[in-house]
Amino acid sequence: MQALLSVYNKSGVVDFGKILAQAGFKIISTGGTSKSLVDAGVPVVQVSDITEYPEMLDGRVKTLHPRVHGALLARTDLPEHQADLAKHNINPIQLVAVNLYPFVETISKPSTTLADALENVDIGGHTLIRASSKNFKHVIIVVDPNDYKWIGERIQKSGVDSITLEERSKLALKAFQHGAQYDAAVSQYLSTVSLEGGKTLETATGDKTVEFPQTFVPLYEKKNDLRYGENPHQKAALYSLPGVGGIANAELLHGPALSYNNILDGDAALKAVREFSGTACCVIKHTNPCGLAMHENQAEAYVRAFNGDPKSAYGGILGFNRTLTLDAAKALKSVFYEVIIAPDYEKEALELLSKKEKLRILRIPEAATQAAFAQPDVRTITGGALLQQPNPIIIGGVDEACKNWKVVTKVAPTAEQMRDLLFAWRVSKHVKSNAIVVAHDNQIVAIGAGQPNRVQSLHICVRVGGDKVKGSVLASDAFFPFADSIDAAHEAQVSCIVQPGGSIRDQEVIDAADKFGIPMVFTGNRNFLH
Ligand code: 93A
Repeated sequence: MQALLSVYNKSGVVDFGKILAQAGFKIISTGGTSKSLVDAGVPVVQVSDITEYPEMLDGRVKTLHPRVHGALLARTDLPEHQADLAKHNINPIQLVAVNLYPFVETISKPSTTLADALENVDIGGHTLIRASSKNFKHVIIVVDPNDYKWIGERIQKSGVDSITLEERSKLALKAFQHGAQYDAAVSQYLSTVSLEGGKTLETATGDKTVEFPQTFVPLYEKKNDLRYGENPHQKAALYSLPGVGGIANAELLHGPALSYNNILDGDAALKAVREFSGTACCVIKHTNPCGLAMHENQAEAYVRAFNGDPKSAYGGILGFNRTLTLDAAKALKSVFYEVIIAPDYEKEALELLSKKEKLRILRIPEAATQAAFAQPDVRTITGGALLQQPNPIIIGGVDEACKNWKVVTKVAPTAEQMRDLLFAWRVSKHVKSNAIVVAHDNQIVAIGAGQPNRVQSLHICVRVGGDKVKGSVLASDAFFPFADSIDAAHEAQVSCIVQPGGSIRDQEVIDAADKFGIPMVFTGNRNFLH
């Protein structure tokens, strides 16, 4: 009996090798793996002794040889195969343990060059996996070190033949998945690098030359099962892209396990506060910000976000874009929130909030999350998926961010109004369309979200915001198709308006704004969010 062990991740391999050796296996192994085994006193035969060929090309060719692959692909039930083995002096191999070079870990490091990445594309290990998996009736293939224990125990107790066909096929499936995931990582990586410099293209920069891969194989690794999905009768699980940060890789510092909806809302919170370079806080309900404010004092930012819609804030998800201070923690303590996300927490703030048993406290470090935001947006649809570049964050203050905006009315907004318009416009990117945002002094006054027509969203703002709408600014995520929204804005005494423009009735809309003396600007671009 022969076993071939060639693993990059050496954890558990020595104990497994010992058991196999005791059970009478001759162990064949490659350079690093054999060193670990030999150091622990496990008798090993080098692959090069079997192949009678040295490892070559810096290890690029180790196990790629007919003596190895003949031993893996031969069927024990076919006399012709057995005759071939005998003719070429090959002994069959009954068990293979392989795991591949760390490609994902390598490309996750920002300093990785194309050459480093290619060096970590495993060929021989992959081939071992494919050959053994194809022949799973005759070869046990182990790619997951977590499987060493039960397989070792079974072999010790009842011999190698006691591993059933069903178990072998499950191991083969796992092995093919390991390989498929690996190839997906390689192909996705290659689709985002320029071959000259090996420099990664930023998909988040708005660069229109970005090419989407010919096939898109999601690379997500399962993190954990969730209690249930969007509703209690739906099963669900969380998957993440390893090493890119984001909500999927957030660190739960305190509180019960996250629910499916917590994660979805936490994601909306993370995206919303990231839009602002100043100290910001948002309150998310059902993926929409019902409150969002920017203020140099974080506790004040919280209070202003809360005041955006105190009734809806209850049970919401709180997002911060700065380390959470003790003052802010004190300010929010008395309200029930499900989740709080922040890049970090002051020690005392964390201690204070950890007294709230049901509050989930998540840390999402800013730096770790950059890579997540460079990923394309992926949405599944029945029978497929949609990929797009993420809507890039709007950079800079009024001078920079609004340089392409056009005042279309006779009256222009004041400098203060422009600042508020920019704030409202930024918020509107994070509100489900049709989105209307009414804001004042870097603070949401009211939002109208997700309505099938724009004027309806506006009516909601007026109803929710009440008197506070008077004198506030208004942003619309897409153009007004009719002048009716301007009539409604005038009635509610909105002070000025920002919208993309681009409707065939723009002139009617501009005329209405001029009639009421409401300053209006066109941004020239749209911010749908569905
Ligand atoms: O460079 S390779 O693609 N060429 C090979 O022939 C080969 N055979 C096994 N890499 C190869 N392996 C890989 O080496 C295995 O997948 C495993 O990850 C690693 C184990 O090497 P070592 O035992 O020297 O640490």
